[in-house]
Amino acid sequence: MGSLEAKHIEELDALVLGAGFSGVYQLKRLRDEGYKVKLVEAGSDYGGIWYWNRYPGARVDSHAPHYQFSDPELWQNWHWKQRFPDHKELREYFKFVAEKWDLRKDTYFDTYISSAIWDEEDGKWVITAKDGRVFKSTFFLPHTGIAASRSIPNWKGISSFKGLIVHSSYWPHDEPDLKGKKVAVIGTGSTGVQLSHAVSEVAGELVVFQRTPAMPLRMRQVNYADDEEPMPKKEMAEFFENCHDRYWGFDFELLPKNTFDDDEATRQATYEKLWENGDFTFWLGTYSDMLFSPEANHEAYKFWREKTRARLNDPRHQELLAPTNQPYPFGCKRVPLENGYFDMFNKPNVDLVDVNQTPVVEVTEKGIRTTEKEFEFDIIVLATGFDAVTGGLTTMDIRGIGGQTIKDKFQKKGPSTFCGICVAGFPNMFFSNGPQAPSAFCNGPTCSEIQGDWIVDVMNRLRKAGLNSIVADEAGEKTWTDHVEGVAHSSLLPKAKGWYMGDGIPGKPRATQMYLGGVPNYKASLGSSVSRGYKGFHFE
Ligand code: N01
Repeated sequence: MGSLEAKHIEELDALVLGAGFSGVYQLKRLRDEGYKVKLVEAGSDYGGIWYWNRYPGARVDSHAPHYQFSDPELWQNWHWKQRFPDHKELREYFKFVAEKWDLRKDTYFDTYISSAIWDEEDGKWVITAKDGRVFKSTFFLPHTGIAASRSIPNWKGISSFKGLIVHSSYWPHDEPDLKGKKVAVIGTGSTGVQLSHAVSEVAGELVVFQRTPAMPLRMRQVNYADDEEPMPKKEMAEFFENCHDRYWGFDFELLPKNTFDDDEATRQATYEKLWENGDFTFWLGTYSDMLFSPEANHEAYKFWREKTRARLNDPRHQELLAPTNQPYPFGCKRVPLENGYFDMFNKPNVDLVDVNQTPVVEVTEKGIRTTEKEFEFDIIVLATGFDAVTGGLTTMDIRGIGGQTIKDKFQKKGPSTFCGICVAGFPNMFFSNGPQAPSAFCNGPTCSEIQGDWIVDVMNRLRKAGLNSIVADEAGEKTWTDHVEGVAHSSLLPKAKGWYMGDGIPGKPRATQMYLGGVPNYKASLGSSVSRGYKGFHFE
């Protein structure tokens, strides 16, 4: 540590990394408990993914009033304008939270943390920013979320394109004018679906490059007048309690029955009702066996396929976007919401390229060459996703006991954690909305609160007991990893290729990235380690 002594080192109790829902909540909670804590963020303002995600059409798929903190001081004074708030409204919400919770004085923006090294002698983390600033902190809380590291295709010629080429999450703050332009959108995940529809409204020509069809549900958007609310304020306290106790972190539950418990007419009527909700309930509030039984899943797919095909005029589009043969289990890739995505393919200026039939050969100065022809574009948008869930941790140089790195550890067989909140060999490091936790299987703010509260509780107990450090043991980590894999493999999840299973990133091992066992079971697991005297942890 000799070379560090010459530099100014900021001493902290806790450094929280990432100013999305988890980081913001963690800062507020720790500061209220009297800790010396700073929130550090690479972007220039609050919002996490909502700071970066400003592409046309970007909006959250969790319907209001779900996507917010449960603190009454906030929700009593906040008014949502849209049932599915767009990225601008979400950034307004973060600004409002920052002001109410007085967060700015303890936040460093434009600060990219490149390494965090556990100093075994000192029992502290030495955390270094790209600009050379150094922090020494008892706790390191990297709340980097699921989408901190972008995935860019390794295409020949990608740097030769003379127009604008941009990843969806680096959308220029100075918005490019799309009017009349020729635009390519690569990828049809939640981002590609939202983005391409919004682009199709203004661009001269749009070509969507699809590798795997998404299975989006209809979004029923509502714009609220000043005197309208998604839910009466007097019901909100109970609403948030429910969210913390339900499977997916929303206030609705799966139906308490299986698909074929109902006769055909009742089942179709149930699907229709869920469909009409225009939100996630056709996916997360449906029959309990939908993600577990192939027959039940196919029944849901058939309903979705017929609804979708009815909106497409061209039989080629019908077959590519909603194939006769189900391509993967419904709901085992993230289900997007849309409000015009399929209709846009009926417009003459929108084209669909199936990269399985005609793969991309190279990017040229003018556009994209497939095995069929060269397409010319002004703008190429890469909606190609992320090194999801683990990327935020593995792209940093994080070193624990004995110099082992998170990257090496996760590179072997995929993520291994204790309860999706910490890693054996990495003392005093906790994360939220990361690997092997419910994360994207939970509404973001809900799990930020559940995990954030648990972390504060651990820190308080250490402080009270006069202890310096806590670290998970390998046995507890293995038990949790086996459990996460066991739950996922009892479902249809592994049968789909996608980021839920770590697919699509060269060299990344295929493994279950998040805990599918539901919020109540997750909370019980966190709680039981505490009630059993922190079984699975060592203290110093
Ligand atoms: O990323 P994705 P995303 N050639 O990985 C395709 C959250 N989110 O940014 O499926 C051609 O899901 C890839 O194809 P395939 C949400 O949790 C939330 O859309 O791998 N195509 C896929 O179609 C979401 O799940 C909101 O075959 C290539 C797409 O690119 C997560 O963020 C809104 C390719 C990537 O889809 C990530 O979503 C938006 C290639 N070389 C996002 N490489 C909310 O509303 C990749 N693809 C909350």
